[in-house]
Amino acid sequence: MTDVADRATAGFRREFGAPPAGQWAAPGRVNLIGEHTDYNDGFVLPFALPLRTVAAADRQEGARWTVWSELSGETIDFGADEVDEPGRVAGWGAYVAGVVWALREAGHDVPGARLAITSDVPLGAGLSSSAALEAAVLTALVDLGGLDLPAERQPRLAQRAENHYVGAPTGIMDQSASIRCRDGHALFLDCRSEGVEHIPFDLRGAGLAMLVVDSHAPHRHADGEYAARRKSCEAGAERLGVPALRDVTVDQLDTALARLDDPETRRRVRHVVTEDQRVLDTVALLRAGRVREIGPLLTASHVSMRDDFEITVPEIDTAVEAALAAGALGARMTGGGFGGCVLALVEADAADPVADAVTAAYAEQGFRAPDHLTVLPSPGAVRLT
Ligand code: GAF
Repeated sequence: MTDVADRATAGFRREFGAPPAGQWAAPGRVNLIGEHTDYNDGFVLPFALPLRTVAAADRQEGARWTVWSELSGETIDFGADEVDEPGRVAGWGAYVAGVVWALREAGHDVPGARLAITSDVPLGAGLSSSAALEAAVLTALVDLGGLDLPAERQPRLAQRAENHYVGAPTGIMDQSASIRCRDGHALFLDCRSEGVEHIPFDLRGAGLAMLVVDSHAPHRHADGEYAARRKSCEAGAERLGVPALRDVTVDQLDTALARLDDPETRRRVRHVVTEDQRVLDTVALLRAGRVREIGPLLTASHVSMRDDFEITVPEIDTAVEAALAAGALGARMTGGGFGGCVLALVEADAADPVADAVTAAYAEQGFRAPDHLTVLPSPGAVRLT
């Protein structure tokens, strides 16, 4: 298969009969640690994948957007009327229309455009294919229109597109990762201040590899369960009289938990508070160059997601257990949960045996065979040509 960027340009030429003015690429992500902490104003540590979505694009007259997607094979076309009424553009087009909507809402003079979109970020695998699409379109429109919107303000806008146009109540992590990550680094993001620190994450230098296992577990009720987790966290914060769970530290946790009557809320709060601390501990180890030692934190994060936040599924737990049994230094589910991918930190020469062990465990359980790849921290959104 040709490169994703070449396919975008070829698609643009075929659909629109001319070369594009440029190509913009935005990656999917994995989250190293810090799950469901973003909408609690807490900390996350994602890194960008080498898998990307590319928008080949050019301006067109008037307030019209014409978009071809390789994946669906369709071309959709919408104008300002459809954009201004969230819900009128549905399916994958909602992510594109949502970005146009959010830009217009923020007062930007969004140029009409033609876009051809290709991607090698798998859909529904929890690797942020939605954020990659939003970020590719957003960066293309910002550049084509010469809009005054620096990169640090772009994630909030893309998140608004997803929350208000698409209707998914997500936090700011995925859009931040796709837009702000740097090659060779993990992105330490404070989701309250939106301040970032790029943390060197040199897997190769440490003789390690990061295995990503796509569980292929169907996303069971993922949207409703995500929203329910978010509600529980907000209820917990309100009961504790803090603006967000970020404001509870691990030292205060026992006292805080004693004030909560509902056992489920207690579990949700415990996950978020301890997860924020695990992010801080992981960052401290990475800053000190002690990459190998982050393994137990990854595994502890998984246990907390499994037992306290209750967002894992049998395929995911099987992958984590099999990876650890085969010698992974740490393993955890990454992303929103109820399916998606597992990360396993492994010695560089152990990636294949660990992947084989997960595949064997799946066969034993009668699960569909997982996919796997090894990844290195890659660049965030960028104009290619
Ligand atoms: C999904 C959401 F989009 C993110 O905002 C984040 O909450 C994540 O789940 C869980 O950490 O990817």
